[in-house]
Amino acid sequence: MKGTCWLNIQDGRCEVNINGATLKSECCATLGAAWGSPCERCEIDVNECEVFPGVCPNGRCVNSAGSFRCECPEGLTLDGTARTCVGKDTSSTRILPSQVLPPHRN
Ligand SMILES: [Ca+2]
Repeated sequence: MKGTCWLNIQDGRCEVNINGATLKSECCATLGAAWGSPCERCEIDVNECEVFPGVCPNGRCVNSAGSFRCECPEGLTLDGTARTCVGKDTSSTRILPSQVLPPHRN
């Protein structure tokens, strides 16, 4: 379905439509801030988990609107990048069996 593509949203209203009907996906991926009549705000989300299958090494990727996050299985925790699951800091404690890292994979 094609509809109006809007350049701006001002005070919750869509302003300045671009000549010609476009698909929502085309409008929102390019110039549009909103699309359709009545207009709906463009919410562009990329499913990073599908685009980057290896984005969360050792963890599970969870897509969210405009972002994504990595969740770690029991016994692992996110490192400073918030992307990679690693064993909890064991430098000052004894390593328990449940905290041993799985074999490293690349
Ligand atoms: Ca996303």
